[in-house]
Amino acid sequence: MRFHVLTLFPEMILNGMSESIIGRAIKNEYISLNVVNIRDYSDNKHMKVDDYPYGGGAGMVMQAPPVVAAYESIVDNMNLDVTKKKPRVVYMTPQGSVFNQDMAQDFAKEEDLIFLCGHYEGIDERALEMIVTDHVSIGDYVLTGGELPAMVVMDCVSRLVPNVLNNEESAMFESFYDGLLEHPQYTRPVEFRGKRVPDVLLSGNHKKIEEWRKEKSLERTRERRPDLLEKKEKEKKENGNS
Ligand code: 6GU
Repeated sequence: MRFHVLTLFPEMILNGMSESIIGRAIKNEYISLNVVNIRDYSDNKHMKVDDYPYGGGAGMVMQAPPVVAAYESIVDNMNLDVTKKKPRVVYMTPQGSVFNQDMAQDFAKEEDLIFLCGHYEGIDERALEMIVTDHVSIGDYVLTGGELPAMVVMDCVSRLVPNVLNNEESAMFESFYDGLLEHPQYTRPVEFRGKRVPDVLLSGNHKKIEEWRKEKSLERTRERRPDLLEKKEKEKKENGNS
């Protein structure tokens, strides 16, 4: 997987992607990260990339020319086979479709993904019309820019790329009960400030432990995310195996 990011804040992306599992995946070349500073493609001597909105109103709008020029620099460097389709360009915006695991799986099939991060009051619509293939939000709240959202999507897609997770990390995620929240976890010490680890986990009875974990998963999902249980029920009915 090759990620490309168009942004006015390249350090934010480089710093955010340099640690832990994602940092290791880049070092081991299971994914790559190409960050392009849109400001480098400004066409004026002050390196300005935004201007007042036509029609008036608050805030500034990112101009089309540097955004499209920065995008073209990426595509030119990709030496795309003429027979191949253009790369997906994902614009991170609160006006997009809300990101979920199914979208992550779809993105993970791509060889290249280009993320466009906006700031200010947005980007000139003409640039968006020319280059964007997907509009994606990470939830119903407003952030100051698209960099954190792009990192959320890249993190989620990266863990679906072969070899990014090691065996232990993969097993950890695969063992979750499908569509339910995970059961609680405990480690040493067996007693902390008067609170003990549940006896069943110390029993060595693997069947009992599995039953306990399944029960806790269901209980936790019912309490915190009843919508997930309803979704599962609905899917079951639709597949005719209720
Ligand atoms: Cl993708 N961008 C911004 N600025 N705010 C958001 C968002 C994106 N997703 C949720 N809030």
